[in-house]
Amino acid sequence: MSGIQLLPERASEFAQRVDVLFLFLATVTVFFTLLIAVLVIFFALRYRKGSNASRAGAKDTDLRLEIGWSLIPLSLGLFTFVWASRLYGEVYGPAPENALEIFVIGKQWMWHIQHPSGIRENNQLHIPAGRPVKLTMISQDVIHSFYIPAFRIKRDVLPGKYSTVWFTPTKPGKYHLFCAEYCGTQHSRMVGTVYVLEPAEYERWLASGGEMRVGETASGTGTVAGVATASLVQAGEKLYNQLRCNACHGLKDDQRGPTHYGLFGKKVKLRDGTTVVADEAYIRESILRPTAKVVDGYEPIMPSYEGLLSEERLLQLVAYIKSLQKTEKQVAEVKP
Ligand code: HEC
Ligand SMILES: [Cu+2]
Repeated sequence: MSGIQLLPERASEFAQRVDVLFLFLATVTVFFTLLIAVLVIFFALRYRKGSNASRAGAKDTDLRLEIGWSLIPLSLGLFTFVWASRLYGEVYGPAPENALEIFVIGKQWMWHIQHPSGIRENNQLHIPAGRPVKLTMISQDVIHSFYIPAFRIKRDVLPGKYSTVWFTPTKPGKYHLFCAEYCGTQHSRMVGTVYVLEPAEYERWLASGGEMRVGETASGTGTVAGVATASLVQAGEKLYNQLRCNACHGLKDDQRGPTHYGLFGKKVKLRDGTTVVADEAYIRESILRPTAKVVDGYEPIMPSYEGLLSEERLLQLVAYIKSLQKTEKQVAEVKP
């Protein structure tokens, strides 16, 4: 019976650490379950009605015992809490700066992936080994959950709200991707494959525009097309101009609208006196519901794009606005 696998493969930096925590919890649970069960059975047999075991010297209280059974579980509980919440905070907290950013859209019933290079994939995810990967995810309909057992990560993918998760794949190979939240009749078929490639092979895959079959070398396929699709940022720029966002948003703040240069990550002052950090969620909300958070000093004249843009297009716009860094040249250009 060598086919039974107790735990999924470990293929990310988190996997080992999650497993150690899990095994610790399992060990503690089994230990106390057995200890209590054995004592219950032992005492029930020994002091059962009619047994002639001596009951002399029975005590009502024993301070040492009471302190012991309070403090030991308390410290075990707190120890586990600190350990687990630190690990949790790392997995679901901010990704490292150098992380490769990939976007995921969940829809009934498939996973749609967008790479910054413009490559798109359905129910497949190609990533390089040894580099942190950050996923920014959103659902187009109901709640889904993005689950890669071999990486020990699972994160709900919600409609209307970006959620993120990051991990560092360590081992090249092929891994399962599941939807782990019941999302309708075809939920069980909302599955995919994660391909973790050696960095050099990943570069070849990128260069092939995602056409390369994993396992083939670039030269072996014979038909390596260039990257045909525009990058996410380029697609966003095109859309931005098509939708005439640039009619109101220019190189600098003016009366028509605030500039988007240098917006990402900035603290934005709002009309109601509060401030908000311009992250992906804020930009998305500003496009769909401009009146929800109105920038200080402006009238809420921006039209709402609610219902007009797919999540895919919103991601492109967000990626484009994110890419608008304030360079010295632009700052110099806008000087009057
Ligand atoms: C009619 C002019 C107009 C158009 C067209 C317009 N906007 Fe705006 N936009 C504004 C104004 C004015 C504000 C500031 C007031 C507010 O927050 O509603 C704003 C705010 C924003 C913000 C928040 C900016 C900040 O500095 O915090 C974002 C993001 C944004 N717009 C994106 C877009 C995108 C993307 C488009 C095109 C799809 C677009 N806008 C089209 C006028 C416009
Ligand atoms: Cu699903």
